[in-house]
Order: sequence, then C-alpha cells, then structure tokens
Amino acid sequence: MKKIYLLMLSALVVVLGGCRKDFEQVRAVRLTLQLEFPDAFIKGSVPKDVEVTLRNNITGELIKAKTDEEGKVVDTVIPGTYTVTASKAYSPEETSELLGNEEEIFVNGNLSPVIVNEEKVAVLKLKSSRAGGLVIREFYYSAITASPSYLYDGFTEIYNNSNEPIRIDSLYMGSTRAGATNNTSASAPYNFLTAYPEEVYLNQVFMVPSTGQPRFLEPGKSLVIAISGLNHKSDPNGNKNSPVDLGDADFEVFWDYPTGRDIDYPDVPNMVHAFAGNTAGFDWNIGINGAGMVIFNTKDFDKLPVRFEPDAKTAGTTQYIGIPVSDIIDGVDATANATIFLSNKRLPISVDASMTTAEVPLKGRSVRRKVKTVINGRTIFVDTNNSSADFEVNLIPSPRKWN
Ligand SMILES: [Ca+2]
Ligand SMILES: [Ca+2]
Repeated sequence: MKKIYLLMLSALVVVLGGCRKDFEQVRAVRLTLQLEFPDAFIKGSVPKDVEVTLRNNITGELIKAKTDEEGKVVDTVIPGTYTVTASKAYSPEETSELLGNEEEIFVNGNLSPVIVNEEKVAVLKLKSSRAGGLVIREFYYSAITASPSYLYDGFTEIYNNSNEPIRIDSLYMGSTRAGATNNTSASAPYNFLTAYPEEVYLNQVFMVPSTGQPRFLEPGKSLVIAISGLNHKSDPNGNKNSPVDLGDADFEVFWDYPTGRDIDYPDVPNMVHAFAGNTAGFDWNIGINGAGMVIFNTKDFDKLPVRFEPDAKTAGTTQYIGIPVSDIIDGVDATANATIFLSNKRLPISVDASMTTAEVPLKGRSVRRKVKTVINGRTIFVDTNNSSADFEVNLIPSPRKWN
C-alpha cells in the first residue's frame, strides 16, 4: 500500500511540477487589511471590532470578519479579485471617546477591486457619517412586466427609526441617474463620485410640502411616497399584475409634463417638484435597474451646484444637482443585480458603504430594511449605512407592513 501511495505522490509531484503556474494560482495567500479612522478622529484611536466583508468577485463567496485590537483583519484567501466593505455604528458614548462630541455615528469604507495574487497588505481608510433618525425603510423600483411594462407603481417609504418625533415638512428626497444592467454599459460608472466625492448628484428632487406649520413623523411611523397615488391593482389606470395599492399613500409625485400623461390623483397630496434634470418620460422614472435614493434637509437649495456629468460616456442633456454629503439623512444605493461592481455605485461610501438589489427587474420586487428589534411594539430597523447588510429583497412590496 505504502508503495502505491509513494508512486501516486511522485506522479502528483510530476503533474504539479509540470503545471506549476496552475498550482500556484489556487494556493491560498495571506491578506492583511489595515483599517484606519478618518483624520478628524482623536489621534491613536483604533477601529477595533469593525465588521469587514470580503466578497470574491468571481465566485461570489463571502468572508466575514471583525478587526482585531490593532484595527486589522488577517485572513488567508484564494488569489483573485475581491471587494471589501467595512462598517460599524457607534453610540454617542462611544463617539465621545473617538471624536470628542456625543452623537451617534457610522463609519464605513470600501475597497474595490482588491487584486490578490500574493501576500498583500491593503489599507482601508474609513469615512464617518451622522446617524439620522429617518431611514428609507422600503424602496420599490424594479416594476413589473405586463406587456407593456408597467413602471408607475413604485414607492419609497420613509420611517422614523428613532425614539423622538422628527420634523418632515420641507424634507427632500431625490434620485441619482438610474443604474445599469452590467458593468460594461456606458451608463455604468457615475463620474460624479470621483470628481465630487463630498456631494451626491441627483437628477430629480421632490419635497414634502410645507404649510408653514411644523409637521412631525412620530417614532415607529412612516411616510409612503408614491410615484402615483392609486390602487395600482384595481384602478383602470393601473395594472392587475401590480403588487401594490398606493391609494392611501401620504404623498404622490405629480408632474404636469407637456405630454399630460401623469394623472393628479385628488385623494393623495402632491410632493413639490424641486428639481428636474430632464423632462423625459411621463412620470418620475427612477429606473427599473435601481438608482441611488436619498433623503435630506438643506438650507439653500437654490444655491446648490447644477452640473452635467463629468466625462460622461453617454452625452445627454440631463443636468444634476449636487447635495452636500453632510446634508444627507439617509440613502440607499439600489442596483440592477448582484454582479454590479462597487466602482459603479451612485452614492458616496459615507452615504451607503455598499449596494443592495431587488435582483431582477420587472418582477415586482422591492428592497426593504431588515428588522433589528421590537421595543414596546415599536420596530427598530437595522441601520449601519451599509445597504448590503441592512437590506433584503421583499418578494411582494408591502408599504406600511413590516411585521
Ligand atoms: Ca405620478
Ligand atoms: Ca394628487
């Protein structure tokens, strides 16, 4: 028996010797990720216990780890191309030791692509952002197929995830240019991210109307904003395949295009149309391949910069308005499917460290935030400013239903 093993072993050595290159390609190598806090943090602070996810871009395999006492993750991985994301939420008490002031914050970061051929050390510089009490709880953008496709039953639901009422009159919401179906599409990169990393560029912005009286959203309550405020399932203007009734939405988007094709539903009040980057389409076409969706408050909306996309591969007439990242309350970077690289994100890392997806367009699916816990009947949703961790697919979009 021993002889046979020896023979087999020597045969193996010959085989391996003959294709040494192939053998080396599958040998696991050591990857060290060194995380660093933003410069504003107190000198010597170390990002300990930060959740780090490594995704193999080819196999899709996920490796999850937490940083050690030195802010490092050391792992052995098979050579390949990886996407690394990191995020952690800090309580006001924890933040006071790191930044000096007491407020709830997030730190986030990503590296993509990380090409690992041999032993490698990569540094991931984190960014921080404030935690807002308002979050996007659900985002339905993927629409349905029903020859022709029906694109008007989308909605965004905004939720008060805090324990105090939050003012919502004059709250803005807006979307970036739509996502692409693949990484090689001309519309895949969003060149604003490299040129203006501290701003979010939007092509449509709407605002909750203000009557002069403060309007509050209570803890555990939500605001449903419909593309069009009708019962899409039963209304003759809807489509029987739609999964949603938005006849009781809090607001709808009504845009009186020259085409006159959008309908103003009288029972649902209208959002104020604050900015239009173009006038194509018949309603707010967010895009069945997703987009970055954000909510924000800003003081001087009229003074914000308006630009064309720098070095755009697809020249167009659309202009975009730049919102400072510091004004953003919450954002979700929704994309067409799980193959889209982080380099084709629409939102900066400090707004959303990664992306989420309804996986397939035209199947009536949404993305929704995962439930973290329920305290005295009030649901609290996961919020780490990292949508791949915070969100999940909802097979049947469910406005105002989460338990
Ligand atoms: Ca509408
Ligand atoms: Ca209306």
